[in-house]
Amino acid sequence: MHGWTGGILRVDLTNRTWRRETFTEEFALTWIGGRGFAAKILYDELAPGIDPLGPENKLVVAVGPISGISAPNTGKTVVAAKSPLTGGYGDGNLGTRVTEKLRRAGFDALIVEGRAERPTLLYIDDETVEFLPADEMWGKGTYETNEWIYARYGKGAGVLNIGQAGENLVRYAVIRSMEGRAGGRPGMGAVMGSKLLKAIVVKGSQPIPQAFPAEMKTLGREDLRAVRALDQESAWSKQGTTGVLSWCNEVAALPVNNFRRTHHPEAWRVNGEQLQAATVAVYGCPNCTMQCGLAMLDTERRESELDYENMGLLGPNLGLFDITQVATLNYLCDDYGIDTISGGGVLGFYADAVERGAAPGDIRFGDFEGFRRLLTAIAHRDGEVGGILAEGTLRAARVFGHGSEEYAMQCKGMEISAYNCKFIPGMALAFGVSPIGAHHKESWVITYEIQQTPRESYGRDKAQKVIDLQRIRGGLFEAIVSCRFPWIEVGWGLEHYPKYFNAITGREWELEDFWPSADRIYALIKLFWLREFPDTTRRDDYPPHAWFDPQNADTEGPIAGRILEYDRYDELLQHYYDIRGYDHRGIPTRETLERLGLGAEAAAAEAHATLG
Ligand code: PTT
Ligand code: SF4
Repeated sequence: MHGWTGGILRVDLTNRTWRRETFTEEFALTWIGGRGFAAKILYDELAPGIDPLGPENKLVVAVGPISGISAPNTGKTVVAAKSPLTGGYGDGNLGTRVTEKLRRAGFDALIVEGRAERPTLLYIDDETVEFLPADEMWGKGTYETNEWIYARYGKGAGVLNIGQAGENLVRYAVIRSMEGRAGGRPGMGAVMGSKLLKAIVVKGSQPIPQAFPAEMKTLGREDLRAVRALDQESAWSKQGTTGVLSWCNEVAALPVNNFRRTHHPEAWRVNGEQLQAATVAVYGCPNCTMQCGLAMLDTERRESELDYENMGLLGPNLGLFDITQVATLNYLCDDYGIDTISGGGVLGFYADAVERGAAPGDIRFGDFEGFRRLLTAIAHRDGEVGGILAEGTLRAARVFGHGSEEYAMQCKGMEISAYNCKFIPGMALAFGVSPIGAHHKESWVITYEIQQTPRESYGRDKAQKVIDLQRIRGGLFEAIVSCRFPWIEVGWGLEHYPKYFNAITGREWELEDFWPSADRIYALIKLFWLREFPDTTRRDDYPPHAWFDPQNADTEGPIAGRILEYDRYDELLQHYYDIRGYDHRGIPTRETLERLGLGAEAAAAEAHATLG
């Protein structure tokens, strides 16, 4: 088989054993890689109802057929497990040298099972696997851990590690890699922590199996240059993702004070131009010629790498407009290994709840020192409030009560990314139906919606567009496992990806050939959720009440008096279900599952719930 190594490394931390397993070409072509492999493995191997923070959960690290080869932006890896934050399927995607090293060690996926007896560093070098003590690093932040690992294994090693948040089982702890990469928003860092797994270090020296290696080498070299040229023509790597902040402010889509407001006159103080002016270093993922990790100095003069999400949620969403202060909160999130989106979401929610008298405390929007202290408390689960907030917004709202769930800005338990959809129905739908809880990564429909459609429409075209983008972003890019930014940000056409796939696998696939796999992956993830939550209803695909509450409408600005409407959102949701072939609860029908080759899974699902 070309294109895949055909190997999966299964590691058992409890018994300190490991073995190499193989998969078939049929498995590879059905699930492609990355999220596809992870979803299938977790669906097949996890018993419903297990504790995501117990030894029964499994962490899957998976790459795809084009990952790690010399072609544009292929340095990404998927990390997945049952999510401690949502209780459903969870995954994330981060840039790391593990991508290439794992493949060179002969594996397309790593499955980590069980729980170590003591803090452990898992070391993989070709077909050697060692379980090494990491007690010395337990309790340390991700920067120090990374340096400690580099000092022992060299800078070229692939590293995944966690900080104090993962160790202390903060439900939205991420996994970190290299200088500034982070991934696994739904608590993948906490899953590592629950296994006492401080770090994974990977080295590998074998060639990645490719059908036409010489052709791929030439194609990859030319295309890396072409992407660099496109980048130089655009503003992309000058401001990276933060370029979008001013636009969000203009079109009333910025989260301000726990999403209460949608724009702010001082937002310019934390926008892309300010970051560009303050940039002291640029970092990025392997195999990238359009690097977007812009770092500036924080209040303590430490380098802090900012993205739009980090800036929006740790800035305006907390009533903060001093960019160096935002950089400090961001640095702490990175060092502790706290997801910046959920971290900013939780802090904003708490300040809102305190202001409304629903929660104890004296934090106020704009209180930088207060938020800094709270992040430290969350990472260590210090004190009652630190412990409650470490559980995430939805669980915290349930503890605080007093109706605070209505302004807990989350879907399926995961905090919403930095797009305030009070009056952006298609993007609200994208959050509602995202397969891992609220995340913009699946379907960033907002620019299409605001620039190319009437904003007030809830038409079928918007549901169709959400699905088209899910297929590309959540399906194609998460399965072949490559960064989607060349396509989104500098106009690198999608037609290039089948070319890489074909050069590596020896197939002759067109772009359309990926869509059945993309739909199959989404359908299987739905079945995963159904198994965990058999009483699921379409209400689980709704965004938070605050976006429908007329009292929460803006009183001035471009969307004054406008707010989402329940009935019309429900119609939009129904369009989504109809196009996807899902029933009224949002579950794929038996017919849909059979069409996608999931007949056996459909039969198994019927043990838990009736299929439409
Ligand atoms: C991603 C989510 C995002 S999405 C951001 S900023 W973004 C936040 N970044 C965090 C961070 O930084 N530190 C931290 N402690 N927590 C963070 N949480 C947030 O995590 C990331 C880039 C970005 S920057 C995006 S959109 C794209 N995401 C891709 C994706 O999902 N798939 C894919 N095939 N390509 C992508 N390319 C882009 O990668 P999650 P990274 Mg991240 C510091 O993982 O869980 O999906 O959450 O990986 O290597 O840092 O690159 O405006
Ligand atoms: Fe990583 Fe940014 Fe390059 Fe994508 S564009 S590979 S996120 S550095």
